[in-house]
Amino acid sequence: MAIMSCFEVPVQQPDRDMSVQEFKVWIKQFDMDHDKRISTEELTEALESLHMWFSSWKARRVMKDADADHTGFIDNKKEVEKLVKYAQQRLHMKIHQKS
Ligand SMILES: [Ca+2]
Repeated sequence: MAIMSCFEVPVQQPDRDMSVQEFKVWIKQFDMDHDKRISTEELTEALESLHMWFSSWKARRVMKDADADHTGFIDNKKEVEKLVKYAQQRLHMKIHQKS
């Protein structure tokens, strides 16, 4: 807590089904430096918050899959969509499509 005292927005735990929109809001909370893109470190934090094992290894796998233009960040709409798909299919997160 003390380390990130400048960032005291309570992190919402997705302990239930989420819509894609809710997932996007949730993942945005981990954009610690507010540069509007998700780095591997920030993704690791997100997975850790879900108590996932091997979160940094998983984060690198996710990044490899979702970072389509190889910038090292999830930084555009298409990549976020890929992240959603990966989370659903490989991380077994319950994210449902809702228009
Ligand atoms: Ca990218």
